[in-house]
Amino acid sequence: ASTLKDAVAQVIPEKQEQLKALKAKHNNSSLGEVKLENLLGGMRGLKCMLWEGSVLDSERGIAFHGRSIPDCEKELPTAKDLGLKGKEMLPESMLWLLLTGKVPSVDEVRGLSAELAEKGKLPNYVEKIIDSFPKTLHPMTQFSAAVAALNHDSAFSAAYNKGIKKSEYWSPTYDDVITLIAKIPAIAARIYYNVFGKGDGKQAIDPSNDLIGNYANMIGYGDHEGMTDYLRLYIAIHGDHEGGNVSAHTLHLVGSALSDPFLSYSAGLAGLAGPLHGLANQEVLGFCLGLQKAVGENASDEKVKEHLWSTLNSGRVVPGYGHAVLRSTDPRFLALSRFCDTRPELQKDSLVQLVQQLARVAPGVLTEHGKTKNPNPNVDSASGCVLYSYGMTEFKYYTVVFGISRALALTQLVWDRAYGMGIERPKSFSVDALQKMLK
Ligand code: NMX
Ligand code: MLT
Repeated sequence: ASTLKDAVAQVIPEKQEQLKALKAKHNNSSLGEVKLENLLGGMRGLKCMLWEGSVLDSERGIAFHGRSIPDCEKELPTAKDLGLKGKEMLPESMLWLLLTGKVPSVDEVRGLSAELAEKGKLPNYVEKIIDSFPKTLHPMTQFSAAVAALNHDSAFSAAYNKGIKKSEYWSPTYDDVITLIAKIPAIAARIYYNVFGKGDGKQAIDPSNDLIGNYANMIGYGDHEGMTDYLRLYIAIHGDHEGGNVSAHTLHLVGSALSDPFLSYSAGLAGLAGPLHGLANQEVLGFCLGLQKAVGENASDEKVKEHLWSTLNSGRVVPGYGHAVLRSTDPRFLALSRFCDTRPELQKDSLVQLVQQLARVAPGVLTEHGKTKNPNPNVDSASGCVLYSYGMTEFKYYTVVFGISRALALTQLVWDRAYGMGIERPKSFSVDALQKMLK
């Protein structure tokens, strides 16, 4: 077994050569034209980002180095493989796959979990910063601010200030990414404790436990096998969703200025905190509870449809439905649904049943409404409801859980540095300038 850093160092030269050859041959080749509709429509469809870990197909959904979620569920080392309670794949396994394109061995994942546990404690000054936040400050704001403060000890910034060579940038970037991923559970758990009084507020990190096993312990779910395993699955599959989504794109953009991984990820979290992006999982919960309040539990399909129409007619979106790229049901939604199907306690939960009922009923209503290009459920339509059913009822916290996962997208920052990618700086135009260009 090797360490993850060794494995990354091994694949970098080969990939650098591949990119060099591509550049030499095709630097002037076109990847498509830019239309006004791309410029005005949130750059939808523009092929203008390099992203190693995953590709999103509009029909098949996400693939991580060519592997679908079911492939990953079969191939990636699980909690059980490490001798832990639970059977879901571990986010550490996904981290390894994203960075190297290879499936790790059980021992390699065990070593990575141990390394993360060893680096998991927070410096005292960060604890103090978190403890000084008012309880009323949204947990995502706290999260973003706390991770930014970790840049106090950034290995990349220190190396850069000492004049490290460009070809070596990837190495301290990698170190920061691992440090950051290791410390995220303690940050998220401390916010949970301070705002909601749950968990014990301590950072008792067990070196023989996995990253999420330790996180579950810190937030008071250490003995809840269902919740711990759900969090592993959730965090493994929400991590990377190619480059163009708001949070991943933001962290890549900020990182292109050679800001360190802590600042880059902090900025990505600020984007994740928007209701059209990660905050949708909080919104879905509010929507489902509102629906239950309005029409009662176990309401008929007709009643649910009426509620959906009243939401749409009042000009609001149905949270958890639609997607900027996907044109079919999100395979992450399907993976979380499969998880629910294997758990009798979730099958009889009225909220989980409502999520399933909405997935049957809402696509028809949204299709008839005729606006969204994708009337099917995205991952957010299910993710928060399972947390709620397992007793995590503080839905203002849900996007933090998504945020823990999105740290896996930081793997691209290592590749950005290994490839020597330049500062991002697209060209912009005023309406007058466009008018002149297009007349
Ligand atoms: N409910 C009602 N209307 C919708 C919905 C929806 N769920 N989804 C899209 N539309 C509307 C959209 O507002 C737009 O209307 P208008 O022309 O008046 O501006 C129209 O349909 C066309 O939008 P699309 O091209 O289908 O979607 P777009 O790429 O612009 O946006 C989302 C994608 C995800 C922002 C959008 O589908 C949405 O707002 N969904 C609800 C919020 C949500 O679930 N977000 C989570 C996304 C996933 N994530 O994990 O981050
Ligand atoms: C994500 O996981 O980032 C969302 O599905 C949004 C996206 O991919 O645009």
